[in-house]
Amino acid sequence: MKLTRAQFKEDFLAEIKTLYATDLSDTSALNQFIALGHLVRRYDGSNWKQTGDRYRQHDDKQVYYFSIEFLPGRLLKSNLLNLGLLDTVRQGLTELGLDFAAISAAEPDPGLGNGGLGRLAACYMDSMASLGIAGNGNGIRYRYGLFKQVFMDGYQVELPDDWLRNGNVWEIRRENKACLVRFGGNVWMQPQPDGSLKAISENTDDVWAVPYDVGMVGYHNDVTNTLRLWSAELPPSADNTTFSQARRDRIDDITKVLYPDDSNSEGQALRLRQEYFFSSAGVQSIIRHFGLHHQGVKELANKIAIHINDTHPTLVIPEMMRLLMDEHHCSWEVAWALTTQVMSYTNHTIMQEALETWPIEMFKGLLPRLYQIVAEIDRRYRVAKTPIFGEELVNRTAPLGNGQVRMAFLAVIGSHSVNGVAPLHTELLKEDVLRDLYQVYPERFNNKTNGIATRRWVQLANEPLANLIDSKIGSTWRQQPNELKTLTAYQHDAKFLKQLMAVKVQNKAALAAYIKQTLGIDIRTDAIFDVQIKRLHAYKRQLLHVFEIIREYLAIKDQPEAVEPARVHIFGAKAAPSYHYAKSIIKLINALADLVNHDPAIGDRLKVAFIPNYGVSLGELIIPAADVSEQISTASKEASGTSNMKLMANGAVSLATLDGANIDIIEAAGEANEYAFGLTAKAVYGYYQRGDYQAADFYNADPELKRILDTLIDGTIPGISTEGREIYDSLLKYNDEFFVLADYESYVQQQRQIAHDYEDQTQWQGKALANIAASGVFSADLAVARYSDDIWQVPHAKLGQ
Ligand code: 26Q
Repeated sequence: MKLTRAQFKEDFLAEIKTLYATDLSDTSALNQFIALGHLVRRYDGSNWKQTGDRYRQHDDKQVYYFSIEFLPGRLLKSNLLNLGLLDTVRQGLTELGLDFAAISAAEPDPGLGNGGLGRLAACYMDSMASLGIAGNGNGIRYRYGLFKQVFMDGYQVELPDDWLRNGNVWEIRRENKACLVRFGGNVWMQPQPDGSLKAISENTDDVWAVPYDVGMVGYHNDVTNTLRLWSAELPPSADNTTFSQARRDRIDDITKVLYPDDSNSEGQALRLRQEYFFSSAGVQSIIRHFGLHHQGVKELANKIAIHINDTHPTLVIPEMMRLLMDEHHCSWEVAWALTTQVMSYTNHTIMQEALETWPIEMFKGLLPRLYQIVAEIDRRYRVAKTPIFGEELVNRTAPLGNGQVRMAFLAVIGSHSVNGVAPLHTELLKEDVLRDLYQVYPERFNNKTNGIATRRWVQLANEPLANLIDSKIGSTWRQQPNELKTLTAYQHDAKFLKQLMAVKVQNKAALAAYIKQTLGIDIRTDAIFDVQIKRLHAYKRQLLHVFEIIREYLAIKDQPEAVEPARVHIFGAKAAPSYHYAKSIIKLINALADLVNHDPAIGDRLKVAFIPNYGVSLGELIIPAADVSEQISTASKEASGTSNMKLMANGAVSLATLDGANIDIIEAAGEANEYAFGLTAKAVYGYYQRGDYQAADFYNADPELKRILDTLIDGTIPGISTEGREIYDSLLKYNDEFFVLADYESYVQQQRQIAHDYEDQTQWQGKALANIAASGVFSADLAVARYSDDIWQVPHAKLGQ
């Protein structure tokens, strides 16, 4: 939009006056942020309204992206960027004597997700708006986001994330769009005059679902879509006599906290209530909206697509069946045909223990009508498929089995499309996790490799790099990510590579300042910044990275005169509060950091910085400063990974196993520009099949490795007597579930190669450039375009090849 600086300043001062009844000099950065937020909302208001009006007038097909997590990050800067106002506002504020960086830092970062899955949903919301797709998000407005992580004595301590304390400028509470979600009670079938039966629910526990809408602003296209987050409240009819305090608390609890667990499905009734709550409210609001503009439900499948992000929203399937049959008088057959045409499902994990199931007894008690419908889906599935596939396969794949409701199976059976998030992952789904269902529905399976919001992760997070790219290839890459490819022309341009290095050093200095301020550690900006940022998980193998640090530490101690480039190992990782082993690894890293950082013999040659409370905002600071991107999961375990893509786009080289999208990154940037190592997925499966992995063999065969492992238990690292023993035992006594020892040698070899290659900065920056140039392939714009073409069947803005 068009806005002069003078106009902006006038508007801003007026806003401050209206909101705070005081002078600018008397306001805090938070006050200023809130005023600015209101202003941005006002500037965007007509776009938001007109986008909705336009979709209605054109009767555009709507996509609804259901996700139990969204990690949008701070919105001020990205909204300003997308509205084309960033420079005007920044300069205007500077002229008013204000600090734009401090104002944007005052915005709370909504932690409504755990990690990759939630951030992916947010990247896709950005791309849907930017491609002009009629895309809507549907999720939960958690009162408390993912815990805030602090370290005490090296241990993780979790504090509540009270992100709504000062309100949320971006949301609109839409009480007029609220609906009832019903739990429990009993169902009976009432005979109808026409001889049919109608399901009547009685004595239900009713919850009022109130939507809060947040605008998702598209990039330079006047489109603003909606992310709708639901909050659980008392029904307006409730009074003190009918609603006991216990019942009130039960309602409050539904949207109170995000489950801080991305490791395995927790058998918690509250989690099931959360899942049904936002699934039901979302589908009700879709059908209501649809009904306003259409006659007859037959059009439904042409007008809406519902996407199920992992299994958490799978209950949209039986919920849509319920609404179509019980409220809109559809037959089972019509309702089922519509439902399966509307639904599509993305799987994000191949870890068996992370596949959600619910005990039938719990499910039935909490959702009696939905249970009837799931049981009928199950019955019909068995009837239809047993003659073709036999009883055994059908028993293994039916929605109900072993006393459980199997959510992934229900999702596959009730959708027309099932996708994995990287080619290897999709292959493994077909061959392993969902093999039997792949036999039944081969045509449903497809791959959609993940993508990232390049505008947020490069343009906003790394402005020096974005400007440098612009100076060479112009700025159209911001909308046409494939144009980044043309940067390869500069692969041998020494002057450009020097500029690239200067950008990196500048970003490293910013991160170094933060590390100094928060951890008190001095780090050198000419050191290799070796970065691992992701949830703490055994399969992600932060432990392998730790072994490299111990190796480097011992090498300096052994040979103080040897010359190697300085290194800084940077970690960011939260552990699920109940994940004991992951927390032990955190303690180990912090204890090692203590040892290394304070050893005078080490000096500034080796540092370890475990930055607490990793999240979207810290990612924006860390990623632009990285030289090396650690992507070292056990092959076959990481579905895709997305930090690998963000780091690549910022010019880090990948030190990576052949897992998830690492494989595609290596292919895109060229093997010569990455550091691949380790067992292949096939080799890992080979070990499983033969059952002949012997971790102790690696320990016994390699004296260097043995020495490193022994430091866990011999007092070399102070303060970890319990954790050190536990980790040591996990490797030797319990045979190293994630093949850390098997991959040690090839990992270290690549680490040595990195140390060697880093010395030649021109060559090194050439590799960095190759990564940046190849990263366009992993833009979320392209990923979302593929979903739109192949799954949702909706039009989108054109993207060049
Ligand atoms: C389930 C039940 C109870 C409580 C919590 C959960 C739960 C919550 C979050 C289970 C899983 C998750 C999140 C999973 C996740 O983030 N997966 C990641 O998804 C990314 C986007 O596709 C991939 O890049 C990563 O490889 C994958 O690990």
